[in-house]
Amino acid sequence: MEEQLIPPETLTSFHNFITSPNCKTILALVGAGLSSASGLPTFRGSGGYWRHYNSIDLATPDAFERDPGLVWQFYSYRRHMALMAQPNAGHQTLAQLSHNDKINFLTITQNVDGLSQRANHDSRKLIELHGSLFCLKCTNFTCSYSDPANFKDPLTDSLDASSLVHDKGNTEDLPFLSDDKLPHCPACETGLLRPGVVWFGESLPWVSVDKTDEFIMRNHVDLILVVGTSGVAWPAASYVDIVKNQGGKVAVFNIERDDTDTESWQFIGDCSKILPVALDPLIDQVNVRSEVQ
Ligand code: BV8
Ligand code: ZN
Repeated sequence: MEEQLIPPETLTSFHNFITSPNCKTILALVGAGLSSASGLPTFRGSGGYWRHYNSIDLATPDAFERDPGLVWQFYSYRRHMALMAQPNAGHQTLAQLSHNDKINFLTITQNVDGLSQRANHDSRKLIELHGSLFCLKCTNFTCSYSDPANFKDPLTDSLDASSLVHDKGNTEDLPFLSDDKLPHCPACETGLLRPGVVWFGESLPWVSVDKTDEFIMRNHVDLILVVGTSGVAWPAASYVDIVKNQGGKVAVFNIERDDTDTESWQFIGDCSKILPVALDPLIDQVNVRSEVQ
């Protein structure tokens, strides 16, 4: 059934390439579209708004400076939604690819929802370029406290997002939350905690950029999978051109076609349905081996 989603000539030429000796190293650049089939809103279109706030405006240090209570209600809502969501077949396909040791593979995700991890993606081959909703950091400059994996929901009584889930369209102002209602650092006890995500205007964690650059420099990337991303955020979007300039090929998985792009394989449709079909020859290898073991 899913096969019909893809023009046969596109699928055949793609399968011929990924099963050829010319395709040893694959990089996957992932965006919000991968988690859309899991029920999580994207940043574009209606998904770009939370109540009457533009998500991008809330994802800045200034917004947190101005009203940490509002920003914490935004992130508590997204933590709650992500915890209620399930990884989809798109996440699972990339996770399976990460267990195929016949290819060099790395996923760099812009998503902070933790769904790739929950799909059992090999953590050594997954880089969260923009951090995670479930990492918490102290905002006190003299304190380096951070909790890499905090799934407590709600984080404080005032941040109980379950009441927010059902009134998405509600644009009424949210209650003002004073700092004492917000999560504080258990180490210095004075610092407010913040979500461990990269906000606009903040630089990406150099460890993540280094590991990504090292992967690209160490291996000639033969193919980049551009999955469910609009390419709006930089420097994440720059990796497509970096691979192209290395002579690597591009395969785009998106519900929207880019008519200006005549070079790439374009797989148009829900990537949670198309990724399993497009990458089947490389997934099969994993299953065969795991059955053998
Ligand atoms: C920095 C974490 C510098 C927080 C995020 C160069 C040019 C222009 C601008 C800049 C530039 N360099 C820097 C900038 C500024 C800025 C930027 O990129 N601005 C943009 C918006 C214009 N970049 C930064 O600020 C970066 N930092 O540059 O620091 C610096 C250097 C030194 C010292 C100090 C500073 C930091 C960027 C990271 C920001 N944090 N997220 C949070 O999530 O709350 S970005 C966030 O937005 C996401 O992580 C993601 O990266 C981006 C959203 O993009 P997508 O994931 O692609 O989602 P989108 O909704 O846009 O698209 C979804 C796509 O999926 C669509 O194409 C849709 O068609 C498709 N789709 C939908 N459903 C499906 C589907 N496809 C397939 N199947 C489906 N079912
Ligand atoms: Zn602290």
